[in-house]
Amino acid sequence: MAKSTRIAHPGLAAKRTDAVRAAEWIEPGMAVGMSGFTGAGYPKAVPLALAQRIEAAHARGDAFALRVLTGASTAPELDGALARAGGIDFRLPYQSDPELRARINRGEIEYMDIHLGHVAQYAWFGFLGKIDVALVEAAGILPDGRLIPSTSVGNNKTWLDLADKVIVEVNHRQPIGLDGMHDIYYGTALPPARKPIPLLHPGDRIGEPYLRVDPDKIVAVVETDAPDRLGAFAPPDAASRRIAGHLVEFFRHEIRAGRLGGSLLPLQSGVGNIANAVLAGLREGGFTGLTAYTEVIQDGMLDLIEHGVIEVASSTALSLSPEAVERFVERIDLFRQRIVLRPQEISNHAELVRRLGCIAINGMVEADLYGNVNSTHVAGSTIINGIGGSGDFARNGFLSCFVTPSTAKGGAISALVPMVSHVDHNEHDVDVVVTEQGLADLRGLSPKQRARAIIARCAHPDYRDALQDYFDRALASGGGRHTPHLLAEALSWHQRYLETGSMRA
Ligand code: 0RQ
Repeated sequence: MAKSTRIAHPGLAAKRTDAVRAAEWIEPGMAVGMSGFTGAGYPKAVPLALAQRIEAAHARGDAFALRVLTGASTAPELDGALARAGGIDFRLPYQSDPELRARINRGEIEYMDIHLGHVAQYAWFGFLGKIDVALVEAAGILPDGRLIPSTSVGNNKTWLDLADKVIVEVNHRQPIGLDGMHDIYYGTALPPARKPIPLLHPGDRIGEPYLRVDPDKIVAVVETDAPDRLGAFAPPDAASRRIAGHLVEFFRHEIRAGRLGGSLLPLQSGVGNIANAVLAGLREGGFTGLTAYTEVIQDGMLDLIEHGVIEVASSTALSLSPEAVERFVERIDLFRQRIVLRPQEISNHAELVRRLGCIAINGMVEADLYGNVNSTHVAGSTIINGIGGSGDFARNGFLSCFVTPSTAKGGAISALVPMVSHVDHNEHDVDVVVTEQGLADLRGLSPKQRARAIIARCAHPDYRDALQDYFDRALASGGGRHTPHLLAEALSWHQRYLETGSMRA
């Protein structure tokens, strides 16, 4: 296919230019809304040219930094390059780039961690200020100027609607078979004009396949030919297989108890190696007729879709290893029947997650005795990635499960602690905690009952006695108060880790 056939709007074909020229539209201090969600569908060329433009400005002694807003995490070509150039002074939402993370944790970049389902409405409410430029990857441009979305939708609809100017990267590497996989809903409004969102099943299509954009706002179109840059997932290890096994057993138990049907309820699965492995475990669990209402489709879920275990999956992004991308492209006609990609304000919408009754399965950093969960920080202060969409699903779903190995850093850290060093999901939003040791079902339990379940079922044997000792002393000291704590000691495990590199006493 000749490159230009993907740009069917004559006026926009005339706006084709190179990445360096396109980057010149972006000025110091601007807010740029970019595409990209979990390493998929991010612009590949203009951010690199922009990083060079920023470095040149800095070399001349001129200040040049941007507010960078995305869907979620991107890739080294975007977050990495702009962070390294010192070109980001504010970033939201979810990120996972090592260079960006390091600069956030050195205090060089202000980072706002926000529920992924809230970003669009935050922008529409005006809480993020003016959006100057939208920089969005597309798989193609239609004769009327609408965009065929790429491998993620993220916040693109919002950036395209709100920005003064738009730069489109048309990526020839993205399969044109993506055309028809997306469902862009244009019925959202601001309070008090909001109406119910008419989605009753994960596979429902309630919008249109394309992103609308005013062609007059498009100032540059850049053609690229590059893959989404995603690494391979770690093969499931013994711990993650055991975590998956506990969850499968729990789901069977819930079916027997009549609380779940044989095809469960729509699954949401978070990012990371453990979440990926849990999905592989579900395949072995023998379930059929499943659905997913989630925000990211990783390899594990693609397998379930390909083998018909999951009949239909709704998401806002694909996040696939290079090997899985090949399978996806080969069988794209099948996947287009079974996958719907939506804006993240819809994939993560509280109303829909609650109505559908999602089963949320997310990774975590640590949980405390009472079921508060930290998904984001090491020792209270150092951010890893961000809350992502975990809160959208944990807070609103039918069942909120958090999974982690019981220890981290070769056993130096216990993932179960007296008090979490940072709270992302509070005790009221956490139903089930799972480690390779076992599963604690916290539903219907008081704080003290939860503590006993977590210590007995989830803690690693190396830390179980110390947790029990803490709980017993906290209980005794307060005469049985509702949520027993020894406040001066509650965070000492984290302090010990900071001072000695280990939580062990
Ligand atoms: O770091 O590789 O440097 O050793 O955290 O840990 O065990 O590989 O687990 O890949 O599943 O990620 C919570 C980070 C888990 C992820 C988190 C360190 C550990 C390692 C990764 P190293 P694992 P995973 C929807 C849902 C928030 C967002 C979310 C996450 C690294 O699941 O970002 O859920 N979740 N979104 O060593 C110190 C502990 C630790 C620890 C793990 N207790 N203390 N370090 N680590 N536990 C998707 C989106 O929102 C887009």
